[in-house]
Amino acid sequence: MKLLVIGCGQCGGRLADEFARRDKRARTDRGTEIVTEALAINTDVADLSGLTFIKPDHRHRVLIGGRKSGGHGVGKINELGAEIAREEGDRVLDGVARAQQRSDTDAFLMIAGAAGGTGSGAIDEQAQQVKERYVDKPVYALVVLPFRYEELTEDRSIYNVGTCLKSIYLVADAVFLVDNQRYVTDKDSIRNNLARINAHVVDPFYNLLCAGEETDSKFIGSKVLDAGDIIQTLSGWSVIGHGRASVSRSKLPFGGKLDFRNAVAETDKGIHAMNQAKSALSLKCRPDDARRALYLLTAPHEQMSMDLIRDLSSSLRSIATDATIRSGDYPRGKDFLDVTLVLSELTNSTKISDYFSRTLRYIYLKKRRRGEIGEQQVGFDEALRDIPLLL
Ligand SMILES: Nc1nc2c(ncn2[C@@H]2O[C@H](COP(=O)(O)OP(=O)(O)OP(=O)(O)O)[C@@H](O)[C@H]2O)c(=O)[nH]1
Ligand SMILES: [Mg+2]
Repeated sequence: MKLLVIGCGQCGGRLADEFARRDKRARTDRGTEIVTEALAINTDVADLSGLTFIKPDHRHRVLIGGRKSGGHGVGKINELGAEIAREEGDRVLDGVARAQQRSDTDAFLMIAGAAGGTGSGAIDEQAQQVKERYVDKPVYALVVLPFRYEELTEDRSIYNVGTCLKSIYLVADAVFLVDNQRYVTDKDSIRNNLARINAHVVDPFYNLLCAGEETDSKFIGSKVLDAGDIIQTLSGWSVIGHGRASVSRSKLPFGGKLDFRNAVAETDKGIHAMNQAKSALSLKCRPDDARRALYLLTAPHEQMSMDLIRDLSSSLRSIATDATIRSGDYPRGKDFLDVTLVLSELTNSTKISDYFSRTLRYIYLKKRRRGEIGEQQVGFDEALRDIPLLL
């Protein structure tokens, strides 16, 4: 599957840069193209200059809102980010149109951090513009949720997340949720490790996007997972993760394939990788809340067996009880067995509901401080429509 990636704001731009890096790797290592073009838009010159893999010209790194922001960002005011994108989104669409002339994309992927200003506002507006222009192509979003320390210290972050999530959900065909806090390990300092986190966030997409783009029959699975399967799976709130197990080559005749003990070890390793993928999902959620799911098994050709595929399917079926499950195999790699897992059309998420109720509380308290509402109006948590749209 080929994506046209548009990163909005600092977080979005850096993640789009990471997608561009993976595309370079896919082209050199595998001879496949997975990103037709990567663009970054920002109100901050310094952020755009800090990127590495996105081409440096003004059509790929688009500075917007120069007049309103002086080139220094919008300081967390996401309404301003949305307003600027509304006024100057045409420049981004020009870049998209040029890219589309060169190579046709299967879908768009818009990326931003929900808690900031520029990306949080611009992603919604820009996604809407792309959707209106390219009606027959899916527009997906990847939205990054803030670290816990940001939520605790910056009230405005919650409001930005609430308004961004509500708006992007209405516009995009599916929204991948990525919780920054899931990638924090105790010994790491957060700031120094954004690059490591970004690599982890993009990792699971690599095999998923490459699998359907292979042209060499050696690397084409018996059940190819292509853009069509991915598009059929993605809808509404979605999460992604991957897990792996190492497979050492056996010294026995025929690679030990005929030894019954190896058949057991093989499925054990598959289940281990599937469990790891489940626990590494980009946002903690309950798999039985998913209405659609997909997994891809990537492993050396000789490690794939019908038993393994059957066991993986039943393992996923046992937890995603209400989901339509799609799957595929991808004979690639040497020493590892990888499972990529996507859960989509999630009908429930405590994390999302929590953002919405905290956003309503933020709005309520702000109005109270301004004297716009009295003591008696405490019932803020029932009406999602009270959260403003950024569109
Ligand atoms: N995973 C990840 N998160 C990031 C990165 N950079 C920023 N964030 C998160 O994104 C949120 C802030 O959004 P930014 O992208 O910095 O903000 P912006 O869109 O540039 O908006 P302004 O700077 O306010 O104009 C916070 O929750 C950060 O933790 C990054 O490179 N990777
Ligand atoms: Mg910024």
